[in-house]
Amino acid sequence: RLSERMLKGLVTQANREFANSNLYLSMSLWFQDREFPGSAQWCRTHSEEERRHGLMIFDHIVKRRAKGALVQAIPTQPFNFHAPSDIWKSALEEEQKNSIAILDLVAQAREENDFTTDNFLQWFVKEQLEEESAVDDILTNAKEIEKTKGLYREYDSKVVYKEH
Ligand code: OFO
Repeated sequence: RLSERMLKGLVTQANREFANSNLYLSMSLWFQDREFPGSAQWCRTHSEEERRHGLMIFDHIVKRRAKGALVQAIPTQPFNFHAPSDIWKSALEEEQKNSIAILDLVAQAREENDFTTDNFLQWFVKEQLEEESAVDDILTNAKEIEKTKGLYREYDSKVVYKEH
């Protein structure tokens, strides 16, 4: 059985995934408004991925026969970006915070000898590594383009979401 503390941690994490899903959706709309279809599509697909992650966590909770999982209201985040690199910087920060939250949950699972949850979370550990590195690459390129006053619009077509 999941401990009360583990249940609480997983519910918080599932809701964090949903919040991130909304954040990426807002980012997608920002890119859409400025006619950057590649980046808009990347963020849209990623928004769907994050939602799927939240659902995976709820499924784990249900399989463990734990009760009391809740979908929480998601507050609107301040959204004031001026350039593509602002968006990618913020996305990277969010992914880094998310990685820390997942590693904290892994530590907690091990502390409680909950190796089932530990095993379940390992998928997320791997996923975060991929995501951080993908966003970091895009951020590096976006910054470079802005520094050299190059055309982000041309780069945009190369921002393609790769399934991993
Ligand atoms: Fe950033 O992918 Fe979910 O956990």
